[in-house]
Amino acid sequence: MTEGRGGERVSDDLGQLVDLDRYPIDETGSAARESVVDRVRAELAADGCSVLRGFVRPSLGARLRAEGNDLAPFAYHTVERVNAYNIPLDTELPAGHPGRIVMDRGNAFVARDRIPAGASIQVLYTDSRFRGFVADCFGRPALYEYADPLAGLCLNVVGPGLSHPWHYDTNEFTVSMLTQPPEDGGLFEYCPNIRTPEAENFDDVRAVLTGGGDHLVRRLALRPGDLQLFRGRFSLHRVSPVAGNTPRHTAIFAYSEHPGVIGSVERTRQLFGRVLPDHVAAAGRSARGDRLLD
Ligand SMILES: O=C(O)CCC(=O)C(=O)O
Ligand SMILES: [Fe+2]
Repeated sequence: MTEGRGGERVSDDLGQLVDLDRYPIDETGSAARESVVDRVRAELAADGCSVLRGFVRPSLGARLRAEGNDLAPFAYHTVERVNAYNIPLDTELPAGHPGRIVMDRGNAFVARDRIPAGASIQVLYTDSRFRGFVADCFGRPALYEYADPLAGLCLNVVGPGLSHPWHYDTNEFTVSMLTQPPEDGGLFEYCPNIRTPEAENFDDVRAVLTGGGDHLVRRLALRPGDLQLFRGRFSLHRVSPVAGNTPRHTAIFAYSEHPGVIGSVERTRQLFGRVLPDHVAAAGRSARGDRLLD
């Protein structure tokens, strides 16, 4: 948003999408922006998740939905047998280890290279003001788009009867936005900070995976255009089974603290059903700061 010659506020692409009156993410250093950032930080510290309701103007809900429906045919569909740690199912694990519990992953991702530059979610993902706001919310000096040509921005499609089962994200900074709600079910469920970089807390994870950990689970009913900031590397989470006939669509915006992040060949093939030369070239070069599984 910039000042026009007559002093009126002139919208650019970001201003047309985002409710800048409520969330003035473009006004770096302003008290109004600071107060949004402070709120998100407090919520992330308390339970690893913050939701900015109506971040994209509610009047654009139909556009978000239509763009998602145009993209959905490009999703890679497969029902895959997985565990919560996304490690191979034949990994040797001791009896009782929650990684031995196998689930069906039925969600399908549309990869970034299928999402046009003009789509609302691509406009947001690539906007430096949006990225800077996200970095501030996560208390990081800067965040970067993934170098991964497929995984940086995705549309997550969960069809009727399917779910995106319990898992952790590879990334510490997950930002997402519902673009189409299901008729029923399809709730985002999460276990705030159930693990830390130092401790996996397998007992509680096993309780959640076997249905006995309901006291550890929070549930979110999201509306199109709500922005969700989430620390998915430490909070086990899932999308519960979708009911009714309408698939659930979410945009997933993935950023990293370091430039150049590219997914592993195995993970990329699992998620997208294909691998690009960039993934092969990067194999073996990735490094991470903790020793958590996945
Ligand atoms: O679609 C969602 O709301 C969550 C998706 C998710 O957890 C993921 O893509 O890792
Ligand atoms: Fe996730």
